[in-house]
Amino acid sequence: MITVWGRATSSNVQIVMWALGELGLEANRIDVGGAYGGTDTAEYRALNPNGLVPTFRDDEVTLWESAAILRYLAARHGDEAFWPRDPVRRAALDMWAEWMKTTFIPAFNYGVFWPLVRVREAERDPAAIAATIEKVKPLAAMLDARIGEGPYLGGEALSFADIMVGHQLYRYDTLEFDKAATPNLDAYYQRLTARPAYARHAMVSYEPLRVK
Ligand SMILES: N[C@@H](CCC(=O)N[C@@H](CS)C(=O)NCC(=O)O)C(=O)O
Repeated sequence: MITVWGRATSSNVQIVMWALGELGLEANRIDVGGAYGGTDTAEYRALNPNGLVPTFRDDEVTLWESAAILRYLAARHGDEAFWPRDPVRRAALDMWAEWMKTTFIPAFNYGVFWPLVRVREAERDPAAIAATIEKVKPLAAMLDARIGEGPYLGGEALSFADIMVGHQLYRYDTLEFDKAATPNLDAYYQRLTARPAYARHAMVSYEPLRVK
């Protein structure tokens, strides 16, 4: 049995849980992190010395880093569409997965979502938030152009790259701020919302994270 340690409200846990759902794999998820605590114990640190979530165990392998876990699951359990064996096809998708993790997410999640949801209004820096919102707009436009008519990044079927690219679109769509016009990205998000595993694991309310 696969075990995942991490609260359902963590976007990095959502990457892993959504991937498991798409791959039809059962997992036991244990609530740790955030208000649940449990990441400072010696037992947890032995599994994940970062004291962060997610942590993942599948028989003989214990892993942390959501992107590494996603690639492990895809390589081990994904079909040719989900994880192309051809390095050229796979790298063309992986490039966007990596871009999401290292470019879009730092700008949107840490530069917009975090200050608007996880920082008290009185403590926010409106000028810094406004500047970051302007940086997110061309990134969203890039993604919109890449997605085109889709339906998914690799064509007709969902791949590991869609998990990385799509997992924060619930936050992106539902958070109110000034966004670029992105009809392709909006349609892509709507397609994702129709997937049961996305609805269950990625469309998780972030109200428990909101600092008032
Ligand atoms: N690079 C790591 C980042 C892990 C991370 O920052 N996790 C956050 C939640 S998204 C965390 O553990 N926060 C502290 C907590 O939940 O207690 C990954 O992708 O797995």
